[in-house]
Amino acid sequence: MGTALIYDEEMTKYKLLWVDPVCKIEVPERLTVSYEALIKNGLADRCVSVPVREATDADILLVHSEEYLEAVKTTPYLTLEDLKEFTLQYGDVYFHPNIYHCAKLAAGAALQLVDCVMTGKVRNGMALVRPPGHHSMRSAANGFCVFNNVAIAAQYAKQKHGVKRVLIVDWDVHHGQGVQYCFEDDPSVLYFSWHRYEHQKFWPQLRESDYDSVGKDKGAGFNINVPWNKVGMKNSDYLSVFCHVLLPVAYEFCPDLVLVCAGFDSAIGDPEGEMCASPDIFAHLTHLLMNLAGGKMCAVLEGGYNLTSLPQSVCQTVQTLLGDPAPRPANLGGPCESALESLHCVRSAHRQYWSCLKHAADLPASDISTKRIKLAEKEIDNTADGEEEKIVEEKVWPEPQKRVTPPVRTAVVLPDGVACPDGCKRLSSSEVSDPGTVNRLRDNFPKAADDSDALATLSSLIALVEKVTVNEMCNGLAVVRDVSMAMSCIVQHAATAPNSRVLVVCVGVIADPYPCTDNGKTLLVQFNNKEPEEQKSKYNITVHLKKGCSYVSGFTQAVLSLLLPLGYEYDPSLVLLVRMPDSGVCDSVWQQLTGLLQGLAQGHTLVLMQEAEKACVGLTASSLLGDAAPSLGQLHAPLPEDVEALERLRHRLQADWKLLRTTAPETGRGDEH
Ligand code: Q9C
Ligand code: ZN
Repeated sequence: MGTALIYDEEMTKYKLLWVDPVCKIEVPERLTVSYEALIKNGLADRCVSVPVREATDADILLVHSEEYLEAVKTTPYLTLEDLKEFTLQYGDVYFHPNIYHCAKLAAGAALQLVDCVMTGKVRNGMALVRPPGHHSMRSAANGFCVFNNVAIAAQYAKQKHGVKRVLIVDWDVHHGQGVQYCFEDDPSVLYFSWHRYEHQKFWPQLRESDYDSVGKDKGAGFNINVPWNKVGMKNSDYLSVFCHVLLPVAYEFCPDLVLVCAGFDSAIGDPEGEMCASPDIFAHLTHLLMNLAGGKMCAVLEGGYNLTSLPQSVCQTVQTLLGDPAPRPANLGGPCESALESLHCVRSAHRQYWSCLKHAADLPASDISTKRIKLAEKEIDNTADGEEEKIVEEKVWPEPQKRVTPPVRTAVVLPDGVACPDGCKRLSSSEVSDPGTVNRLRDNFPKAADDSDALATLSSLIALVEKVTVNEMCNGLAVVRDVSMAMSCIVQHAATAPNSRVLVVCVGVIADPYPCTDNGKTLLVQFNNKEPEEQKSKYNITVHLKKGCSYVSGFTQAVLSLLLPLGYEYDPSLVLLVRMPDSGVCDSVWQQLTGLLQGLAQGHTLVLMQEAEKACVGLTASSLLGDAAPSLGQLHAPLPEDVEALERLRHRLQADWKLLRTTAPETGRGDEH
């Protein structure tokens, strides 16, 4: 199942015809440089090219008023003077004789994308469009936007394809107020937006862009705003909002379709956003959403004004949609204090609506919204918003490293009699028996010393790890008789290799004593339902969950808000995912876990499971090959005792692992910067 790419040169054929410092950044080159970068990196060729179409009046009227549509229809015939005049009715936007045509193509492109994803012609896709859409409202153009492409696409998906729940993720650096207004009271569309806000000083300076606009009436809880109150937000800030707000809520919501308002003005170098996230963060944001809705995801371009950063970010997004492993995320310290304040406020504003946030902390005693109120009293000043031209210092950042996909994606080590799943490469033990390795294994694993089968398996495992390490293959799956021994073997081997860091994720109880290391070469996270013992160390973490009907939601919550942030901060070179015979996870949860973990370690994942569980070889292989996991269904509330245990654990660990934090420290909240 492929990835659609929609682009048409026609959408480069309008531009600003007069002097306007606010609008001069929205140029046709935004599209041409993005498309050319996709070609240059060999990505356009790998996509299914889908033609644009014009959105019809009926499509546009799904979101806009008849009066507004009729008004826009006159613009191709206006003189320059009349176009300027027409433009003046709206904020931060310009018109051109050809923009109505392009706006119909931009909306139509989003609809074409929805059609080919919903009919299964492709798995996912991206539309490169101009004009953007998320600021335009029912009866108004705004912020370079004429028609609200993504809002129209969401309504269309519901109407034409019977989609019940749509998730809209708006990672553009501006608030898509047009999308918010459109779905404010609609519980079938969950709208998430993060945006530069600076306590309402940043455009569009709306009170309703703050975290406490949660939706109205039946739609209460289905509008999530994360205001950024400082510029310079980094990869950690973005990832922590995904792990602690968006993903838990999105999994609970269980969308049938994910639409992304894919603006890249939230990346480093952008003159509008002034943020510091690197272009490769979009590989991770994309990856983290790709297992929702059975993989049905449509990204539609919004903003992005730095002509170096924009194409890099577009390539990262498309390459991830194509299924290539994400690069290792760089410099993940922890979220900054201002981001933690925002996180804290959003989580507490939404805790009454989402069971995954029920335990979120109370609002800080001195609510950050007081700052906004103070500002409002002083009257919001526009100086931050640059009427005159503001000189922003040029940022430099390294070009994202080329993402090379190994010739073999998934290798398997399987006992005789277990068939090799389609698309995988079977490693036979004959091609890997290096006598040195075998002798070392014989010394280290007396249990296996007289068992030539066991020794052969262990040495194939070592060979597999080595091939993955040198990126000769991406990931692997091994079915073994003794999982604990295999795990120890790999951990011991990894501990000897320089620069290797292994994240060991173990589902179920570890039978044998585990070769503990506190030196950071391995981080063990195990999930089981044994009585909790005291926590061993920063690098040996046990998550206890009770079995029962809430297990799926408890487990999911633990994966999203504990395992993922730990994994991202640890930044392993290899993920070892171990399925113990008593793991107790159902297939879809297992596939979600396998899928999500591939965002780490450049996708270098090794899965171990026991012979008795060979029934799930096929679905594990499918996840390792990059197929989207099936969705989990709408989640129940997790067991309160599980949530509390999880919270206690997160609390205790957050001194060592900064990405686990969800609140700002009580003192020194950095008001005075
Ligand atoms: N410096 C999109 O990114 N001007 N639109 C703001 C503040 C409007 C952005 C002025 C920016 C509109 C799709
Ligand atoms: Zn934007």
